[in-house]
Amino acid sequence: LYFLSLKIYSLPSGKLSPFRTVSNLLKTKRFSSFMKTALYFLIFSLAFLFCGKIEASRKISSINEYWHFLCNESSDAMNVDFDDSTWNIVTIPHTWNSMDAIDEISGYYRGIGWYRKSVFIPQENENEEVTIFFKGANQEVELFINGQSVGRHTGGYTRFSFNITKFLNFGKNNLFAVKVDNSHNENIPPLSADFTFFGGIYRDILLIYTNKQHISTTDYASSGVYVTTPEVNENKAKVCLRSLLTNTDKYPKSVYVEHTFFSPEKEVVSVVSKQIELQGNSEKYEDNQETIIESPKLWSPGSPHLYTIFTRIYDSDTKELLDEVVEALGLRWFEFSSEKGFILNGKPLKLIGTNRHQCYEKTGNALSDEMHVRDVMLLKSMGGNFLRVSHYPQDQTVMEMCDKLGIITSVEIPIVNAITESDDFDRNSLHMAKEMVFQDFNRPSVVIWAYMNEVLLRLPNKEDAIKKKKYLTAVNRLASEIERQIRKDDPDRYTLIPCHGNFNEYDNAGLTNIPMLIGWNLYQGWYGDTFGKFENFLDIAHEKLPDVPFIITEYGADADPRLHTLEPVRFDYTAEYANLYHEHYIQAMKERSFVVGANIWNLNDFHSEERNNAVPHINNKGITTTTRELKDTYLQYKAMLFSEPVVLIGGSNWKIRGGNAGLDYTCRQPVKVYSNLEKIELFVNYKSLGVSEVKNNIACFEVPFTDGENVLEAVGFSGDRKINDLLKVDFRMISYDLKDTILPFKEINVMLGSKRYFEDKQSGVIWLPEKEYSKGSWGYVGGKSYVKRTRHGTQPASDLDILGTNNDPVFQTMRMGIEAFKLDVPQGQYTLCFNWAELQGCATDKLIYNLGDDEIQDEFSGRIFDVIVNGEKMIAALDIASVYGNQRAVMKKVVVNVYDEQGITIHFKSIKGETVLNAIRVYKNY
Ligand code: GCB
Ligand code: CA
Repeated sequence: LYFLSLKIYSLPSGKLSPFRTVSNLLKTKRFSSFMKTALYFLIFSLAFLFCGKIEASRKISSINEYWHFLCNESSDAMNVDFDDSTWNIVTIPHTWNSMDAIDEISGYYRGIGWYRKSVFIPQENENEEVTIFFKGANQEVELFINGQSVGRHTGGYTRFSFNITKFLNFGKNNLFAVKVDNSHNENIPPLSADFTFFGGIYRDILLIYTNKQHISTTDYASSGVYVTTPEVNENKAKVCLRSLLTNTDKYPKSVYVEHTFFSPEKEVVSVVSKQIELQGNSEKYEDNQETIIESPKLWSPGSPHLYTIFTRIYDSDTKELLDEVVEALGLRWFEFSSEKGFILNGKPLKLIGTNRHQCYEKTGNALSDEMHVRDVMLLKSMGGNFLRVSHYPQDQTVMEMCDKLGIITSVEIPIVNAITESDDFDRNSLHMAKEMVFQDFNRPSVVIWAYMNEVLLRLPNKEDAIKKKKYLTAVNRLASEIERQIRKDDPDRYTLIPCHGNFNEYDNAGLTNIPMLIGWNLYQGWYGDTFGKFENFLDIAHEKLPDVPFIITEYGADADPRLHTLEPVRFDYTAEYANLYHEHYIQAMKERSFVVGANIWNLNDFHSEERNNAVPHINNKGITTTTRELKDTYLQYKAMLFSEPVVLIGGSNWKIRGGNAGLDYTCRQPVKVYSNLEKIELFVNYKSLGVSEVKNNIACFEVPFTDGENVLEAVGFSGDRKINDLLKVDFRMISYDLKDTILPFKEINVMLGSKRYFEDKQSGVIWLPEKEYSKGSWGYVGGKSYVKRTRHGTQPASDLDILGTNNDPVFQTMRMGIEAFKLDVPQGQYTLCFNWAELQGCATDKLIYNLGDDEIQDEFSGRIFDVIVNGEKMIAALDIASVYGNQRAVMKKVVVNVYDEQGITIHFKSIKGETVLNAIRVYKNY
């Protein structure tokens, strides 16, 4: 009712619309708010009574459903009479790579896909204009309607639109056919990147019906209204509006362009309007108007007040509402300085948040609006105030949420790793920058436009000095062109280039002088070096470029949500190592005021098909998982950033633990509690473990876990308000003495050569690190752990994709030269499950993102061995690699009856090369 009545009452009548008269009246101080409310109510009720039908001036609706889809090229699929009855039916958002990007076959389909749909266009819209809007399709699109080509678009991450009126048959079905191509194209960024280029129409498709006179729908698929706020302070805000108007009629028309400003409380605070003579066939007539908003309610992360602007055009003669566009407006001013950092509305604000990739488990990039919303909410409820929308512009929903929730953003075009030295590449890049800037032009959340992520990571001509120089010159020239264009199109925002941690390379190439801000993507203590090298880099970079404000645009460490350890080391993919990494980085950044902002890499674990890792095809640097479960790192940041009291027990997604019992039948393991309170008391199974001080948002405890369910409760006080968190842990205890009758042996799962714990969430079992055999207990005899050697040192596990299993980490470590594995179990029947995968001698591709941390192969000429269980040869002459190939999970079960004091002794006898065992599971049948 409210909005309907607004439409009526803002109809212009002569020079003053009744609405403007009222709104002017309302602005006078004499009106109490009660009176205002009463008056509004009266007007709106009257409006509703007197007015019968209200014509919507612009109709927007999605056409996402029921597309016929073919994952292949077809030379005549654009034709109306083409038979697509055998094609699949899909719903947009859609990608054709959700499964082949995570399967065991390397690569994913990069080619052409066709979408076809019959769309009925009503006769009653005959005199209207119809625009089709694609919010995103990767990466080249050609649209056909009724067999005719409508247009093409290049680039997988920005929106695009076509006026399709002249291709339509009104009152009939119209055949829409969309050809989408995600093939590699050297002229379209990104050329390569550490994320999967999911193909398909993965964001909404909309149809927009307008009158012939309308606000332009085809200016870089923007809203057609551009808002700037050249002056904002506590007293007033000057707002300028540039609207583009279209008249597709051949006759001129006199129209009114009116902008009505609503306060965050939905009161009208300003109305400006102008009469315009719109020529016939004018495509983008530019109208400029401005207004002043007194005592503006400022937009900030703490209070993201949003005004709304209704831009309407009316027929001057008939007073008919011709078109209407609604935009949000946030009033704020900001500044970056290398000394003071980021200043918002006059106050310094340290920017801390994340990057975000737009994918989800088994869904690829084809996310629903609600899934996008959830992600931004996750960042907000962590206390984050900063999002690097990387490495490409994202769905409108994401940006809308940033405006609404108060998240400062940096948006970038997807030039990643490298450029192609071609005019087409330049042109496509510049066009993407235009689309990015104009599509998110009005968003208060956006303060930075960025481009060229780590563009010097993949120098094509490293060895050839002349070619290298030519390449670097081309990069510099393109960067300068993009910079110039963005600054011209949007002089009010900052620009940024995110660089990798090779200061000199970027500095020598002149790239550090081009943008207004520099971003550094830093991984010291992950891809190489130690944590301390992080602050070294920061200090040197600051010393060399004291006047350039900089942001840590990326930092992070991989953590497979299933892996844990009590002895964290680099590249073990455990939560515990990632926790240490972030603890260190947080302190170093806090201590340096010249670090203006930081974006964790990444909000979520994301797809990167070329990667191996503990979880193949996934980059695990997220602080949440691919299904958005919270990792410890998320809790850590929440404790640091969130404004309300926080008490969160670490390891919240480590639900099944295990370990060896001490003499008191407990197993002590560390647990961290993340909090912003001073002290935390931890209760374990309802008994207090004592109080611990919170240092740097962490309280540490050694928890004596007992067998079975353990209930942990952490308690803190904020004043006299009790804040707590509960965690239930299922602990699988192994007695030291396997013949124990108090804690009888049931099963054990051991990863050889490993210091990691692996929680197999699919089957609910916990795998333990190895230990050496001692009498009465269990463990290995002889041999040594496999280590992966790289240029930057060693890694504790392989990261090969182990074929035939989802439990890759179980197979990614091994004990080489093992003589025996023994368990002094009591008599009974047991099943032994041997797990092998050959990790040595595997040819691997060098992965650019490893920054040189790729495996250096040891000499290896194969292995053959027997497996003898309690004197019986159970597996003869096992030759894993020749029979099953490398890096494939080989699982063999053996049943053994154990008599008297015999226990289980498994001997490994070499026939050739070193014996080996990756993992073993032993359980008691009877
Ligand atoms: C980077 C890249 C990003 C990668 C990340 C990583 O520097 O900008 O795309 O995903 O490192 O995890 O290696
Ligand atoms: Ca694949």
